[in-house]
Amino acid sequence: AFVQNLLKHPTFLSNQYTTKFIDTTPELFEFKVTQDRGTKVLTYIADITVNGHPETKGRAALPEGFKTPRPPAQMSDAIPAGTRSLLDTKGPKAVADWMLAQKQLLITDTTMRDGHQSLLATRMRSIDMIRAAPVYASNLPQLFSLECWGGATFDVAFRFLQEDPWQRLRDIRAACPNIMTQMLLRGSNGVGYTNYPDNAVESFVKQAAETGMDVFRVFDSLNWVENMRVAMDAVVETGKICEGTVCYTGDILNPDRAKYDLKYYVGMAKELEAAGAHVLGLKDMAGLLKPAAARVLIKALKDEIGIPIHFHTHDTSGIAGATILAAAEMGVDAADCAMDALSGNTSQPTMGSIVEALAHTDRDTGLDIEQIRLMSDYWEAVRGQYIAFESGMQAPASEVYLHEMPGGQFTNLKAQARSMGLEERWHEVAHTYAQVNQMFGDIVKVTPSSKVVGDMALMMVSQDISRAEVEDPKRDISFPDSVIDMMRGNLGQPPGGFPAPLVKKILKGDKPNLDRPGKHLPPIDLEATRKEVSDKLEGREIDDEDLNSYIMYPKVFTDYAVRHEMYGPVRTLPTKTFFYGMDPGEQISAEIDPGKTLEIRLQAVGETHEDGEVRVFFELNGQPRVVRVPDRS
Ligand code: BTN
Ligand code: 3PY
Ligand code: ZN
Repeated sequence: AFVQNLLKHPTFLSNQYTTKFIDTTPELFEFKVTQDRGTKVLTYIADITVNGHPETKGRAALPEGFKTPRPPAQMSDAIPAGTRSLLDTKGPKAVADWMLAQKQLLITDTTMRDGHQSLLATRMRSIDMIRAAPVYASNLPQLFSLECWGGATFDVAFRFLQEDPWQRLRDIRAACPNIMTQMLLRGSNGVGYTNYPDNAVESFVKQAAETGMDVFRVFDSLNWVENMRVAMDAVVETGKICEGTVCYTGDILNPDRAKYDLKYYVGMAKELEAAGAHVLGLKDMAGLLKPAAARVLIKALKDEIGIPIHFHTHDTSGIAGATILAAAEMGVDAADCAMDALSGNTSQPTMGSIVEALAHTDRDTGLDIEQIRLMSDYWEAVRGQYIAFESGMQAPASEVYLHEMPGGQFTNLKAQARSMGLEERWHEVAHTYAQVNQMFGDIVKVTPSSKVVGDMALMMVSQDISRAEVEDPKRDISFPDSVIDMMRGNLGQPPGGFPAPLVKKILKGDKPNLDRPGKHLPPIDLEATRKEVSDKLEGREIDDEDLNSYIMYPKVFTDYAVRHEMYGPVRTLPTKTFFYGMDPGEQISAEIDPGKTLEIRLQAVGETHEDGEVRVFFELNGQPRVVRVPDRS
């Protein structure tokens, strides 16, 4: 490292050095004895090959001879103008006006965010997305946006995929410069599960815009507009698109669910328009909006507000495609679909089918169905790599109208129930979830409020406690922490507040905070925090992206950073290698920097030595390398 520093030094390079140069140039000694990145990556592969990946061990494996998925060919090298070009040149208001002026139904592709979040536990790796991105740019430039960031993707990237979500965004942006990127932002909860101080939310939004985000879908998990303003203002400030979002729950056509009626939704939409939203998001996270209700709702919104409407739903019940078509008939401006291979069930409706259904009508999407099919073939192969994360959901189910679980939560909660030994009692969990919702006063259920309802439901089923017992003031109940936290007001207030007797019981007489939570959270000292993270990571330089990651997820981020020191840029490995390691004789490449590729061949895996270590024999760019890893298998 010393020699490398020396050889790179400008004074050395310019030949203007004397023999004193080394003594007078302390920065030559600024290096740590660390392994090179090639060795780090080999260490990771060796470890997975010997010990397996904790997340795929014991789960379905890839079929013999599985080949790395290849995206379809680009139709041309030229990059046609798309929505991004319009946003860059004319700004967010011009994009909104353009949306209103369009006849076609505009389509957002959610494959890279909600699609895999809802079907594959958010486990899709960046490399599979980045390969597709340039093909989107050339072959599908009519798309309104690519939803590729936010929601659960942020923490899952760090936690389980050993990669930096900011880099994902930057890479997708670079590879697909003409279509707008889109993210899901949980208002004051950022991309986390709790309310953050106002300046943390502002800082996060600013950084996301800088790194490459164009459309911010901002929602609040209790539909409290008051709690969305900080995030919405921050988005408007960046010059990007603020999609102020109404979350849909209940059923506007059902008189028994009068709390969330047409008037409620139109009122909230007007509030969001007045709060500065460029676009209205209509987020049906559980897929509860039925076709007939969509006709009524979209018509009313179109009559009452002046900004374009962007509809998002889930196909859990199997009829969400019909709802999109009904919404399209009533003039909704944009809708979310997932590429066929990652659509349906708890994911979004099927893009190719919506495109076909609208072909030769007034709302023809203008998308090239052949290119959608080709792209979907790629996603089908990509999905095959994540077989270990498939939920096993076999068919759509109308039960969603009973429990109202968001698509992203449904399979998760089911897995959680299974791990608690409640697999046989799943339908009871679903019923209890619905009862908890009523007990909490009929609230919007979406991250993080949906998690609170889920925690309570699992607790009640596992301990055989009924709603009546929970509500009985004389019966002592040990409530989950998340429930106590929500009743304290730490996620904000639902319309009409939480039921007073229940709050009283849960808080044991403490007064809840009825203000916006951010009002009482002291601002974060950004520079002091930067220093704090740097100190935790042995003086590592912390850039603004790192800082914002740490603010959202302190421990998740530092754990990631420590592992990164050890394993290096494993995000560049093929997905099969990342989850299953390599077979003897197999060869792969990993581009760790633009133009710098590691050619890796696994030669052999040795016997386990008495010291408990295994020697794994590689060739790295033609040179033999031996890596030792502990045998934990
Ligand atoms: C159909 O044939 O697809 C149904 C008619 C839908 C007409 C809608 S209304 C909003 C949008 N703007 C138009 O000029 N036409 C569509
Ligand atoms: C999320 O917040 O991650 C969601 O997908 C909510 O629907
Ligand atoms: Zn969704």
